[in-house]
Amino acid sequence: MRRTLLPIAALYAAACMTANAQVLYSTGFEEFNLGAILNQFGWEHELSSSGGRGDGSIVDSLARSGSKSLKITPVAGTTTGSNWWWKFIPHDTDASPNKIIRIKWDMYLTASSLQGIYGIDVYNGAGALARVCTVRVLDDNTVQLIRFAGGATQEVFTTEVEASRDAWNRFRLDIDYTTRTFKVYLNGVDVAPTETNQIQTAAGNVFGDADIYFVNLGGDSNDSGNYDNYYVAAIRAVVEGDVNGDGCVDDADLLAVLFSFGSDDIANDVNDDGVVDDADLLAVLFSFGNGC
Ligand SMILES: [Ca+2]
Ligand SMILES: [Ca+2]
Ligand SMILES: [Ca+2]
Repeated sequence: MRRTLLPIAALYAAACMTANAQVLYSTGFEEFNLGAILNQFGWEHELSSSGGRGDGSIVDSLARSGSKSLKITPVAGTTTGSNWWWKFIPHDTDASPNKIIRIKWDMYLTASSLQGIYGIDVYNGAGALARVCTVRVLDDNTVQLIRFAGGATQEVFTTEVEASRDAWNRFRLDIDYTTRTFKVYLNGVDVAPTETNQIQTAAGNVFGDADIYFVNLGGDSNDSGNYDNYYVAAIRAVVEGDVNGDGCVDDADLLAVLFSFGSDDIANDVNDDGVVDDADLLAVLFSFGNGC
């Protein structure tokens, strides 16, 4: 066993050194202390001027991986609005060969009598603050996108796809700055396969951050949302099976999947079903050589 593992490990190390994709931010929230996420590891928040509030705290009561997650709890009695926590991670897609921003996260929303809206809200990283695009789950569980018709006019598009409550859902948002469009997948399913979702032109080419996003509907939403495995990377191209994001499906991707086999590692979960297993390995094998 040892004889076969050593060369594989050496090959893996060599492959990692040549990978060109950049992980901008990745956390399973395990390194955080329990309690408010504000001021931990540079996290900040902005509360809506209209008063909508939520509490964002690290908890150990629910997690998809490890023992901790970020829990958003509505604060009763406030009016409709939004708030978010963020880590500023600018990436200039003009200067970098990695022109696609991939955001993946796990989200668990509880069912209640009055549900809020939870998702990810993306902003630019240079010039005047501008929204790039948004993915959110509505109170009726449908997945909704905020996109920009013609690159300029903000437009809300409601998909026909629903997220399950009281269950973990794995999301993927790929923003392509070359085509200025984005695609969203829920548990591996394209939520709007026939749509062209444009990002905002005014947001420019510098990605800024992907906010954890919450809207306290009616001011007294009484559900909650947990986030785990929050992952942001700048990748070369969207190629199925290219888990390290260098645009080519090769040994490095195969080994990355093998080394995380049996785990729920979000970066190496090709089909986004929540586990790294045979299906992901086969996806890499069937795409082997693509993009190289
Ligand atoms: Ca975790
Ligand atoms: Ca690769
Ligand atoms: Ca999988």
